[in-house]
Amino acid sequence: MENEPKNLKKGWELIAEAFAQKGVEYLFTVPGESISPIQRAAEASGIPIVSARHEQAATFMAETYGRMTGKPGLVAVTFGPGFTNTLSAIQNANLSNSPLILMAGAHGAPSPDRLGLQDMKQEPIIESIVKKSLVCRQTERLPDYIDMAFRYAGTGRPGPVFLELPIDVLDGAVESENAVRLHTEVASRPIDPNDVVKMMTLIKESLKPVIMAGSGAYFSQAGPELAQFVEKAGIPVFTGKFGRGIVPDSHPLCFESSVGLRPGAAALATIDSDCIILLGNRLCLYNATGSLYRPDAKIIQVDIEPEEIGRNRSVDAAIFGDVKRLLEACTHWIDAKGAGESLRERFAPWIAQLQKEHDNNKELSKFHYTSDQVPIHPARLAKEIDRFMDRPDDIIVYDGGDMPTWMLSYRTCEAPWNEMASGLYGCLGCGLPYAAASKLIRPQSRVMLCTGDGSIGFSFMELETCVRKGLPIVVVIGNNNLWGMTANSMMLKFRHHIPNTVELDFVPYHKLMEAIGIQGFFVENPADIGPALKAAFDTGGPAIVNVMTDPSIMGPGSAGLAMIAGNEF
Ligand SMILES: Cc1ncc(C[n+]2csc(CCOP(=O)(O)OP(=O)(O)O)c2C)c(N)n1
Repeated sequence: MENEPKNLKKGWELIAEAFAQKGVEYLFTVPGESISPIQRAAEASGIPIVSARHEQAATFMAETYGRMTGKPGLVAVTFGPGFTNTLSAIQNANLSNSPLILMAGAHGAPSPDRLGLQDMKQEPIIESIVKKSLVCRQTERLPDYIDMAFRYAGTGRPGPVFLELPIDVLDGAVESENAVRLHTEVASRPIDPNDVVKMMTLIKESLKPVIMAGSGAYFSQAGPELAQFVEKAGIPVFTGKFGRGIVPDSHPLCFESSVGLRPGAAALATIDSDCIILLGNRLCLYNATGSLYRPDAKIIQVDIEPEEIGRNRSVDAAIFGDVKRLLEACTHWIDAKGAGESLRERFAPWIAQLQKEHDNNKELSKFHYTSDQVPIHPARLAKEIDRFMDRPDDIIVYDGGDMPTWMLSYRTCEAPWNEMASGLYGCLGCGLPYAAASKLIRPQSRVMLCTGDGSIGFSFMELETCVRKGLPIVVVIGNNNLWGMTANSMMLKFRHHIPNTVELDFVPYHKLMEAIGIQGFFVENPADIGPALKAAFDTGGPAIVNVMTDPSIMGPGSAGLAMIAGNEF
């Protein structure tokens, strides 16, 4: 017949085309009737589907992909309970600026508000915790909305995007030529030369400048330019959040993590620097919102999102732009002015002061990390793990309360992703999915999860995902039979643990997964930690190392939170 459509495309075919165009590498998901066309699209375009045991875990996996690659991770969940199960992980990505796209099914136009299965209005619930919330209401616009979701998630300051795809839209079919196919890549913004002069003038006038490089520096891939700049100018650098490791800790001008309450060089820099240079690094909990900086310290803040500049403290140089390009321009400025030598001389006493503080602190903490006590001192466990995970591409994921903060204190980072943690949202349960996805994305790396015994319970079944997908991660549980950080906060507030809240029974975690082939190791003596870690990796499969740690020792995280937030924790 004359008017018969020639080239009908189903919703899933349009999605498959869009996925291919965007170079989607994985689809993280949990099965659900409303989203099978999205899974069909992945199947058709040869994209591996990673099906987790809980939608929160699938979302954390997509977040890991976003963090590690800088490209949005994709997660598809069914409507209703599948959708609500993602919310903690979505807010986690939101506070961490991790690029990801959550695609959820929804009832088609004829069925809402009829008491159908799992009916709910999803958008109002998620709107406040995503960078952008989108609903596609026409099959022909599926590629258009996917393009939009990628643009919102991946450009500027990255973040999570919600894309609702109703069943009738997914199941629809349209003439191919009517499909709205868009694909745009946005280039980064050039640096204003006036900003370079402003920044270099403040630096030149200072005596004790420090660079605090954060996730923005990581996402702009500024590591080499940052190392070159600090070498030229002789400025000390600290790294934080996703920026950890972009300049290696072993670099003579790098003084490890920028967390302001960390004893040693970080604490000295925080309270004594007269010029703080924040490169893609927000003023937040980790630097006590800037409240510990000297009142007269000059603040230079560089960010790809102008609204972020000036949060919590007024700044002296607000620079809107890409960190990598700015650093290139600043290095060029130093060369052009021949200013390198005089800057390095000017800042040399400051570097020496930081180095002394750094060395003193290492010496002081020896007392803890060399301890032979039983139950094991958590600092000893952290140090043994750091020693063992010594390859530049080793990844350690943290989960829990105090256990991660012990690791943060002792972990040395020589490259990005030598450590990964939840971030500002502090969402327990992220660990196993982060570790599983890290192994998937970086199969050549050794991947370890280091977790508290409370937190391991949230996502324990993801070990089955690891077995099914062939992801040989090693899980180290710092087992103190306690929700440690919360127990500490109770002790600080009430001088006792409220019964039936923070105590956990002894659980032989190392034996729990034997039935699905996961070997376990039990460690009570510090000398056995190293050999157990080796044996666990040598199994060639996922393995668990259950390490008994001392419940009476308060971690640096509990102490730090109490100092910053007082009674709020
Ligand atoms: C999903 C979630 N629930 C509760 C908390 C509150 N919380 C923060 S730390 C912590 C204790 C963690 O205990 P554990 O995993 O055993 O680690 P530890 O502090 O003992 O190292 C709790 C319950 C949270 N951050 N996230």
